[in-house]
Formats: sequence, C-alpha cells, structure tokens
Amino acid sequence: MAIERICRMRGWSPGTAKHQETRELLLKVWDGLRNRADANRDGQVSHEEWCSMWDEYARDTDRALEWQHSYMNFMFDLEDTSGDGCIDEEEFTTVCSSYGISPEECSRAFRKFSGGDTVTREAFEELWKDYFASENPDAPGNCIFGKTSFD
Ligand SMILES: [Ca+2]
Repeated sequence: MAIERICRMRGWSPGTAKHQETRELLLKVWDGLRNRADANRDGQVSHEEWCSMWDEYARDTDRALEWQHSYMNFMFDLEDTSGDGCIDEEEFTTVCSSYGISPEECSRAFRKFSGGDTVTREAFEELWKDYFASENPDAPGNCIFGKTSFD
C-alpha cells in the first residue's frame, strides 16, 4: 500500500524506472524492519516490537541499521521533489499534506525544524536522529513528518 500510495502521489506509473526503484527500496526496508523487529517471527511487526527496535536505535544513533539509513534517504528524496539536494517549504507541504495533515500544519512544522531555510540531506539526518532519539518534546526534529502536536 505504501508503495502504491507514494508512487501515485509522485506520478510514477507502474512499469517506470522510478516505480520499480521505489518498490525495491521499500521492500528492502520492510525486510530489514521485519528481520530486526519481528522478534516472535509471526510475519508482523507489533507496536511493541516497533518501539523496542527504535528504542535500541535511540541508544546509539551512529549505529543505524542499513535499512534505517535507506529509509532516511528515501524520505529525504521523497520530500526533495525537485531533486536539487534541499527540501523547501513548498515541497515539504505538498508531500506531507498528501498523508492527510493540513497544509497549514505542514508549513508550521517545516518552519520549526528548518529555521526558515531549506534543509540539506546532512541537516535532515540530524533532524531524523532527533525525531527517533531525542527526549526533548520540543526538539525541532520531532516535526519532520509534518505534525507539530502529538496528543
Ligand atoms: Ca528541492
């Protein structure tokens, strides 16, 4: 479902190279996730398994698993729709509002984590670590998926 939704949003039709690439990458992410997180091997990742996996990541963000790194790069490339190596506010709002978050909230989120500038891959990586690892509820990285409040 994620593959189809993402490809539809970006206009990548089945059979195109981008569609194929996205499919392969997301399946790799899913395999990596399942190998690491599905502790009881039932083919599903439970809420508990998901949290325990990211908790382990949070204890040492420099030792991210390969799929976690691929996932981070994938999200960056997804949001950098122009492909110029920076995410700007318009790109971010377009992509995140397609998940059902209001464009206003997306803009607020972007301004909070970007400090008003565009976001490079290096900066995104630091924000990503914050999102999963920071104990600070006000860490800018908490907004990288477009939400600004978490209740
Ligand atoms: Ca861009």
